[in-house]
Amino acid sequence: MSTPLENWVEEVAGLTRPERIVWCDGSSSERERLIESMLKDGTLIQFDEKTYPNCYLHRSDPRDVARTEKVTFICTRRKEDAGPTNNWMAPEEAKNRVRPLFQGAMKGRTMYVVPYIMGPSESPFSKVGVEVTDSAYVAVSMGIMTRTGRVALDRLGRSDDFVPGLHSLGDLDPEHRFILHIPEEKLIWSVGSGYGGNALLGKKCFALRIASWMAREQGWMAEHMLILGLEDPGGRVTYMAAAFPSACGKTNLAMMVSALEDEGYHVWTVGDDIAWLHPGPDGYLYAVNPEAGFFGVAPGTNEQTNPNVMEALHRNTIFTNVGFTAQKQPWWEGLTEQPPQGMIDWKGNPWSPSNGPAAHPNSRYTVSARQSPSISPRWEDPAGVPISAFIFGGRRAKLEPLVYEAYSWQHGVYSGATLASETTAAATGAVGVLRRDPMAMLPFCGYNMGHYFGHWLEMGRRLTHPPRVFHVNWFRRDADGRFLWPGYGQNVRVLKWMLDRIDGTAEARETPIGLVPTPQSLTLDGLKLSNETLEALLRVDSGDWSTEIEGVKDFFSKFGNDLPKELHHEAEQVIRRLEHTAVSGS
Ligand code: GTP
Ligand code: SPV
Ligand code: MN
Repeated sequence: MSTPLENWVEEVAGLTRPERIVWCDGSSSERERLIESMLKDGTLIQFDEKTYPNCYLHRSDPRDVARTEKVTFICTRRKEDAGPTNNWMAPEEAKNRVRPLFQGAMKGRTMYVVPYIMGPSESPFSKVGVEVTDSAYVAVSMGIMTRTGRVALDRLGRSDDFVPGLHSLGDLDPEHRFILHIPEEKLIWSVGSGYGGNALLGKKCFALRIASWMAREQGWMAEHMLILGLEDPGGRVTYMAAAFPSACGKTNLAMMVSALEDEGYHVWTVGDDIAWLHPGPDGYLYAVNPEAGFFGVAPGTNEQTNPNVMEALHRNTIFTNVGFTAQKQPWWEGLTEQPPQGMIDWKGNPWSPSNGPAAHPNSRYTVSARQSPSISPRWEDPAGVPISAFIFGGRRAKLEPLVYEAYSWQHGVYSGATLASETTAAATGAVGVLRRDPMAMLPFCGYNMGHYFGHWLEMGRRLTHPPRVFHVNWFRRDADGRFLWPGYGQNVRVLKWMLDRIDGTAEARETPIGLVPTPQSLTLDGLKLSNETLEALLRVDSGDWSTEIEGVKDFFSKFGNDLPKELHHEAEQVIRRLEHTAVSGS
């Protein structure tokens, strides 16, 4: 008798009509064959074999360079279950609308069946997905980003407990693009895009949208968070997880080379984008990284900002939409100060400064996590790592101080729910526009976000040791538009303050929005930061915050009765503290 997986594969083959079906086993010989075929048909271009062994360039369709949130849908039977922040279609309506785009879509092409595990192979928290795709680039990328092939089939056995994901490039016309999630069936359909989060279905589609739905049902959390371990001079490692919106610094924080290395503070990487978190028997929250690789933003990455990733990128890496130098090496804005001569840009044209950036602003590298020198010895720990702090942050040119600590778990949930950030190139649409992005999950929450906030509050009640909650902003600017804070490896100074708060040794000042470091409580030796800059970084302006609260209330009103009353209460507390400050003048 055939297995549920075989039945599903047969069904989708009947719909898409591929010429041949290849079951991917995840072996290196298979990877080599796929790469060979992509080099032949131009899907990949090889970089210099000496300096970048086994590294390739992929140029995606110029209309297909980022996640497209407008055509991403949560398809629940009841519209209320998708909530006010998601695009919604009813499951049957969605399938009827999108099925024609899959009909015969793989004629004359190969259909790859990619079984994969999200999470460490031996972890009870891990889950199996299977992606069927007509893109060899997707199949190979999945092999870097997840644990694919035999290991996943062995885990699945004859069970039907897997998340099926059907993917076809279709005609790549954005008008014919849909990314559908049917959480009640744990089903994903994606057509019309070969790009990252649209097409590597294990990542945002499964590990966040579908998984967040499962997590609420099952009492855990699926979050858009990096996971890092901060080692102190005594060798003790404290784990923290941070949610920043897309292209706001997760990978860089997770992989940083600490500026306090000489003082004995070292940062270990557990994950750079997604965390699955489960309450442990000791009342702590334990995190695993469901992924096995990094799909990271290339621009801005260099030897100074992220030496760990630079080291990782020199072998076995796929680069998407970067420049190609005359020396057959990858290049992107910010890699070197001067762009090299004779470069081909991300669209395949000879580059000159007048025709835009050489690399697309959302160009990416795909590399195995184990290649990073910073990878934590516990990154595949089946039990996960205990999380002592949650950190929220976004890009805010003004308003948000460098760091503050929430007064309580409930206040922390409020600070996450009100997270806002200036938009980036990681999704199509305008860049630099302020938008609310609660917990950095706005594009990734697979259900009603009001209920999601409720789930956060509920999780806190279940934990005897909930993580302390912090909020950071690396992106505050001066009057001339320059960043006030040096960022990158210097961010460890802020992590150290958090650690000292957890240990009860760092001072903080009470402000209307939370606990802000006193200037002396930050370790700033060796950093040339003027008193004025430090003051500007830590400033909490009551007037600006009163305006901000209006925006928060407006945002909250979207959710009607689905917004937990605790969050209204927290907003009122902030207002009360702001009024008190205005009266006392402190
Ligand atoms: P996604 O993969 O889209 O989820 O992004 P991410 O959150 O992992 O962001 P990433 O670390 O890739 O950083 C995005 C951009 O912000 C890159 O161009 C970085 O160079 C830049 N960046 C990261 N950290 C800092 C920082 O501390 N300060 C400044 N100024 N820029 C930063
Ligand atoms: C993000 O946009 O948050 C990413 C890139 O990490 S993607 O995989 O395209 O979602
Ligand atoms: Mn991301």
